Amino acid sequence: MSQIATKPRTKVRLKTERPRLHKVILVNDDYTPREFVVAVLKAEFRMSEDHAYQVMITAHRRGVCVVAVYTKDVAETKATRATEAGRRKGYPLQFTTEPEE
Ligand code: TYC
Repeated sequence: MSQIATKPRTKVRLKTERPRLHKVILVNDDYTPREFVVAVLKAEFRMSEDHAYQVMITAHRRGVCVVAVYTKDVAETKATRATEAGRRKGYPLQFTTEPEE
């Protein structure tokens, strides 16, 4: 029986990639009142009044604004809940998600 020990010369590095984070994006529309957008941002994303106002006004001026980044599940759940809060009041308010680069 051969007793030659063979030792691998290359080390296998187990690479664990971090899960990609997903952005929640606030989309502007012409109908949802500004104060309502601010209230939803505060309630669903735990933002201060000032931060919520800045995010709302950025979406208002530029069309969209990144609200926050989360793991995929959390981003999708928050975007859905925030969009539904608008729908319950009859507003077309929209929150979408997309993976971060
Ligand atoms: N554009 C809306 C208005 O003038 C306010 C608004 C801001 C709505 C941001 C949606 O994502 C939004 N009443």
